[in-house]
Amino acid sequence: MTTDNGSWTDFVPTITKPIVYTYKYRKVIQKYWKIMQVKLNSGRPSVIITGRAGVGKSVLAAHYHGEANTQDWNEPGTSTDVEIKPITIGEWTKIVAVIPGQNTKERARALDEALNKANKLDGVIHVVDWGFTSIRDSAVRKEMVESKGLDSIEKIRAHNLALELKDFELMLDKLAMSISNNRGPEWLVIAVNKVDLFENRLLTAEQYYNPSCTSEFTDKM
Ligand SMILES: Nc1nc2c(ncn2[C@@H]2O[C@H](COP(=O)(O)OP(=O)(O)O)[C@@H](O)[C@H]2O)c(=O)[nH]1
Ligand SMILES: [Mg+2]
Repeated sequence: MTTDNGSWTDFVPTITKPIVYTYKYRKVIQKYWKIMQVKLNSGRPSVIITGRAGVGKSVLAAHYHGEANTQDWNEPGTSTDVEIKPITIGEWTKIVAVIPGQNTKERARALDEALNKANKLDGVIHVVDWGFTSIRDSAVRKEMVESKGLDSIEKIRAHNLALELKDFELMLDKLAMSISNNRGPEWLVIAVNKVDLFENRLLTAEQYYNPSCTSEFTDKM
């Protein structure tokens, strides 16, 4: 309800104005409330980001958290700890935990906590990169060339894709268990990352990951 000379709030008695403002700014308030909860360490993640080490989970989360746009942002190192961030995409704000990709105790514990112990999960964002996983460690890179004969990009990609598939299978097992215990998640998103590296083959990548197509990956789903 508006008039020609002012907004509806101008006609509301002063005492009710904070309520009107609370309603008007409810999205903003929700966002800062979530940020405060994370700061106080009481915010429980309702979404987790999973996927192998090096697929780009931290960069993705930082982007949606808004960190990557600030000047003092550095590219994250390979993480072994769980990163917890409030993430806003459009009007959607959730507390998201990035589960480290390495097969470590921290990873097993974080997954178990999220899937079997903490409050019911809303969703899982599983990040994949169609084999374009970057290998940071030069010793590992050297070892791959010398003992596994992975001396071309295509061979490394095929190797990465096989590992990604195996990792996805393990993840699906854990999700199935959690769902059978009535704990969720309610949805699973496959986030195909690094598309800048295969822009000219996007349709082929989509055939591999899109649940309506047939591939080794979608078979598992
Ligand atoms: N080309 C390209 N590289 C990316 C993209 N996202 C992440 N990376 C790179 O992939 C590497 C691993 O990213 P990171 O977020 O640390 O992976 P995490 O181990 O899954 O958390 C880093 O060197 C990133 O710069 C992307 O969309 N395109
Ligand atoms: Mg990371």
